[in-house]
Amino acid sequence: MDGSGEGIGREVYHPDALKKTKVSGSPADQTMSQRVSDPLKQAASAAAARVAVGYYPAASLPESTDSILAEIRFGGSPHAASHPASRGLRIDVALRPIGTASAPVEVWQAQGPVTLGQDGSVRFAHDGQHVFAVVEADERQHGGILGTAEFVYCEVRRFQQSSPYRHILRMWNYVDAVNEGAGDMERYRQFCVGRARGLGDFLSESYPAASAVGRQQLTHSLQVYWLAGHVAGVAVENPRQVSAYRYPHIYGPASPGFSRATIAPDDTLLISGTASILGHASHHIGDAAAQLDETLRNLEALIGQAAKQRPGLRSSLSSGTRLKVYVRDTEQMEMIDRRLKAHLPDLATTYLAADICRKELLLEIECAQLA
Ligand code: 3EB
Repeated sequence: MDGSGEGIGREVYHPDALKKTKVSGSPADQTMSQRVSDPLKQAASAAAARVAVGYYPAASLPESTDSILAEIRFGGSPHAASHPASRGLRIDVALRPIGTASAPVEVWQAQGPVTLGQDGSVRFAHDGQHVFAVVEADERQHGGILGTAEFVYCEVRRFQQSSPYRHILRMWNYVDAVNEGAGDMERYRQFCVGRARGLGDFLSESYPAASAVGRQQLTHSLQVYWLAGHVAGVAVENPRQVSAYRYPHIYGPASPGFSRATIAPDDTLLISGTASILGHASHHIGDAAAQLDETLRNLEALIGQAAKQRPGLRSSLSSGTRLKVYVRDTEQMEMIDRRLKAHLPDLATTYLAADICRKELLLEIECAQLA
């Protein structure tokens, strides 16, 4: 576990931004027009907007971090009471951390004054460079997972189509009982159908990186959040894998709309949930160690591909890469940790108990590789 917060306290490319930081108190105050006019003025800088994500122990976010775009907590660890006026969007993900009592808090540092808002079902925070936004919808109000996914993704599209932060860089999806249901009625596949209906052809020219993960407890909520910016990222596909948006229909009626990774404009590499899939097929069924090794080969190939597309990027996993490992069976966490450390000793890793969107997959890894 890592609590150094590296990546947060480092030099910010616009040093004045931190001094000017202000978070408005009442989310409901923000109208669409305010949302659209301010950030455009703030975004005049020609420098690539910096993506700064770091991890902190849940109990002690550092005093110096007075400018937060979004703060993501796992497993119900309480929000810190200190600095209530300096926090951006707060998101609670109901995934249990493994190996520690509480998972570190994921902090996306703001690059300018933060404004909170709400627009329909979308709660958001923006800082002149990026918007972080979330929709949480109750499945009981939208006729199950398909209808809820369609509703949520309609909201994503509606919000993004009028947002000055036009380009989605990364999305996360958290779904109840993701493997329940047989064949094409499996809830993950139904989620994919609803997502595709909600999006229509929005995003289809270039999909963002994403994760779609199952919670191991019932919340009745479909939770979707995302990071978007003024400038498009570059999508990266994995040479060892069929693009997910081209998966054949044996994996469901609607193929999942995501890219394997996004190179953000500042060269941060945002890697999608990656599993033991070769071509389009799951490999090493029933063998978590072998699935981990295949997943690592997939990650290395993807990072290598990104470095080809953007010379100057690191071409392999490194200590600057932050991993989130979703583990189906918590007893396998220690084995996974040993093997990951053998691959690279000082990887910063968070383990979360989760279901993976194909029944036979035992783990999935996502990461952010800071520029
Ligand atoms: C895979 O490679 C594993 O549906 O948005 C990973 C990341 C996966 C994102 C999604 C699904 C999604 O197909 C599953």
